[in-house]
Amino acid sequence: MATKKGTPPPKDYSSDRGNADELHQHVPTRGPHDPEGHLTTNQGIRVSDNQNQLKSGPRGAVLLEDFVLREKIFHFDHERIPERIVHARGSAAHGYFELYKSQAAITKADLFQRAGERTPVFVRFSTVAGGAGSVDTPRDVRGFAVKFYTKEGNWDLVGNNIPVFFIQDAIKFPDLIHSVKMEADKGYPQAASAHDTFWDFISLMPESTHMVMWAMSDRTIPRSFATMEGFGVHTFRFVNAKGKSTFVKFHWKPKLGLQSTLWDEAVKIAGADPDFQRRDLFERIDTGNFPEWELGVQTFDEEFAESFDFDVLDPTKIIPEEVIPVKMIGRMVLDRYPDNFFAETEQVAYCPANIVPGVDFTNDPLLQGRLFSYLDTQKSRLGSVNFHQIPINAAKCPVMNFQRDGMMQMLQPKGRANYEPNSLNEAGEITGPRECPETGFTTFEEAERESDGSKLRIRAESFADHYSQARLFFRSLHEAEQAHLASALVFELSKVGLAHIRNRVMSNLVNVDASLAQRVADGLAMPLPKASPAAVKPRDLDPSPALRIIEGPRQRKTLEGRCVGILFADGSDLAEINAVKAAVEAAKGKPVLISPKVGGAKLKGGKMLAADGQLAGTPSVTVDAIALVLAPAAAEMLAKDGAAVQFVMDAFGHLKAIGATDGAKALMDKAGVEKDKGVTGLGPDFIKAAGMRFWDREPKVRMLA
Ligand code: HDD
Repeated sequence: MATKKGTPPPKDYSSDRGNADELHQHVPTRGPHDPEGHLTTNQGIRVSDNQNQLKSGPRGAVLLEDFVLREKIFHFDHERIPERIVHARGSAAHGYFELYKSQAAITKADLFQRAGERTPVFVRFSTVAGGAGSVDTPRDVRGFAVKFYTKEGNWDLVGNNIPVFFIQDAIKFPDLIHSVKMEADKGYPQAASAHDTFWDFISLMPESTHMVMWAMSDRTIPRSFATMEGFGVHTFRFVNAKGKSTFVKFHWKPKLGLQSTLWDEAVKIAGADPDFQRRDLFERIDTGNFPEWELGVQTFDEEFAESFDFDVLDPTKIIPEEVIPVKMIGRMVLDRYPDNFFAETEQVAYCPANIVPGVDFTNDPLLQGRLFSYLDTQKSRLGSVNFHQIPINAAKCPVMNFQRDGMMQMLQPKGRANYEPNSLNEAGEITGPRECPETGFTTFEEAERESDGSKLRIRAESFADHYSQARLFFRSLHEAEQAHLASALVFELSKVGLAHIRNRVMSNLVNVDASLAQRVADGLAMPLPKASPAAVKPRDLDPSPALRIIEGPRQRKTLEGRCVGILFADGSDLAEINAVKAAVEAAKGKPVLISPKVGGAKLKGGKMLAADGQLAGTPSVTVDAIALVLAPAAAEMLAKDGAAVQFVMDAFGHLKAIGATDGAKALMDKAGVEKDKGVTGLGPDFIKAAGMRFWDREPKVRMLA
C-alpha cells in the first residue's frame, strides 16, 4: 500500500514556491508582535508552522508534546470573560471633553477650570437587558457611560438615555433585572421587556410608572447613539474651592438633535443589521462625522431643593428644564474608534464611585447602592483586584499607594515600604506617597436635615408621588409620540399571558392619564379597570416641551448626519444619480448607492456603476430617506421584486421622504405610495424633505392605539 507523503512545514510564505497549504489559505508574512515579523508563542519562541499539529508520521496520532498547539488552544479556550450582568451589549469610542468656560465658581474639579481645555474620555453605549450578542435595536433603555481621564484621576459619569430610573432603592435592582431578563425557566425572551415577569414586577412597583412611560416612548428606539440624550440621573453635588456645595444634574445633548426610529422600523432593522448602531458609530467616526454632545448642567441650591414639589434625592423624578434651565458648559466629541473591541469596550470598567475632588455624591438611595455594586461586579468580570491597571481603565495621572500584589499584578513596586506610616529610609522620613489633606478628595459635610442618625429601613414620604411626573411626561409629548407610547404598551401587554398582570398595569395607567389607559384597554380589547390606590393623588403639572422629540426644542430638521439611499438599476441616468449624490453631500448627508446587484448596473449609455449595497441586503430601514433614480423599464421589472417593493413601501410606511424620477412610477404605484409633502422629485425640495419625517402620513399607514 502506498503511503501518503506529508507536506513539509512551509519555511517561507513570501516565496512563490507552491505547497499544499498555500492552496487553501493566504498567510500574511508579518505579524505585529515580533519586530522581525515572526510569529511566536507567548514565551517568545518562533513558530515554524502554524498550519499543522505535530504528528507521529503524516497520518499518525497527534503528540502531547506539541506546546505550540497546546498553548494556542489553551489561550483560545479562555478568551471569553463573564459578560456584564446588565448592559452586556455595548459599543464604545474614544474622544474628548472640551470646556467652554471656567466653572471654578461652582466646582473645583480640575477638568472644569480652564476654558478650552480638553480631557480625554472613553464612552460606552449599551442596551440593558440583552446578552452581549443580542441585537442593537430592541426596545430598551440605552446606557451612556462616560469615563473622563482627568488630571486628578478618573471620573465616571455612568448614566442612561433616560433621566429617571425604575426604582428608588438599590435593594430592588436585582429584582428589577431578574424580571426583565429572559425568564428563569424558559430562557427567553432575549433583550425584550414584552413578557410576563417584567410587567408583573412593574405592575407591583408603582414607583416605576414614570420610567415605564419613558421606556414605552420613542426614547428607547433611538435612531443612533449620536441622536440621543444622556443623563446622569441622580442629583450630584459640585463643590468649589471654598467648600460650598451646589446640587447638579448632568445632561448630554446631541448636536444632531433627537431622532428615534419607529417600532416597525426597529424590528426590521434588527433583522437587516443586528449591529446597526455599532456600525453607525464606527461609520460616523470613520468618515470624520464625529458624534458630538454638549454637557449641560442644572444647578440649584438647598433652598430650591426644599421648595421643589419633589424630592431631589428621588431618582424617579426630573426637574423640568422649564423650571431649571440646562446650562451648557462644554462639548464632547467622539473621534476615535477602539483598536480592539475586547481590550477596550469589553474590559472597560465604569464605576459611579470613581469621582474627583469638586464633584460629590448625594444621599440618593439608588446612587448609594450603585457605589457598592460596580466595583464588586468588576472583580467577577475581570477576575482581579488589579483591573484598574488594564490600559483602558488606568488613570492618566500618577497612581501611588501601598496596595500590593493580587492576581495579575502588572507593576513591580521597588523597596521595602508597603505600609504607611513608615520610617524606613536613613533620615527616618516616610518612604513613598502620603496623604494630602489640602488637595485630596474630601467628602462634603452633609447638612443636618439629610439625616437624624436613626437607623431605619424606610422610604421617605417625599418619595411617594409615583404618578404626577408620569402624567407630566405623557402629556408633554407630541400626539404622534403619545400614539406610539400607547401602541407600545398594547404591544408589550399583548405579549403578557397572565390577564391579572395586564389588568394591574392598566389600573396604574388610569392614575397617569385616563385617556391613555382607555386607549390601551381598547387596544387589548379588555375592560378598563378602576385606578389602583395611589399613595399621593396625582397632580396636573405644567407640560414640559423639552420632553418631546417631535416638534420639541431638540429636534433638528436637517440632512446632517442622515443617510439617503439612492436606488438605481439598469438604464438609470448617471447625471441624475450624481446630482442627488452631490446635493446630499452638500447638505452634510451621506448618500448610499443601492442597486439590485452589488456589482452595480449598466446605466444609460452603457457605463457600469458599482453600488455600496445590494437591494435585498440594504433595505430602506437602514437609511433616513430614499431617492429612486429609475428608468421606466427598470421600475416595471422592480415592481415584480419583493425586496424593491418593500424598499419603497417601508420608506413610505416609516414616514420618510421619497424623491423619485418620473420613470420610477410603476414601482411607486406597486408600493402604494400616495402623493404628500414627503413625496417629491429629485430637486431641492427632496433635500429639504429628506431631513425630516412626515408625521401627518402616519394615520394613513398604521393603526395606532
Ligand atoms: Fe448600573 C452597569 C447605568 C442603576 C449595577 N449601569 C451599568 C452601565 C450603565 C449603568 C450605563 C454599563 C456601563 C458600561 O458601559 O460598562 N445603572 C445605570 C443607571 C442607573 C443604574 C443610569 C440608575 C440611575 N446599576 C444600577 C443599580 C445597580 C447597578 C441600582 C445595583 C445596585 N450597573 C450595575 C452593575 C453593572 C452596571 C451590575 C453591570 C456591569 C458593570 O456594572 O460594570 O454593577
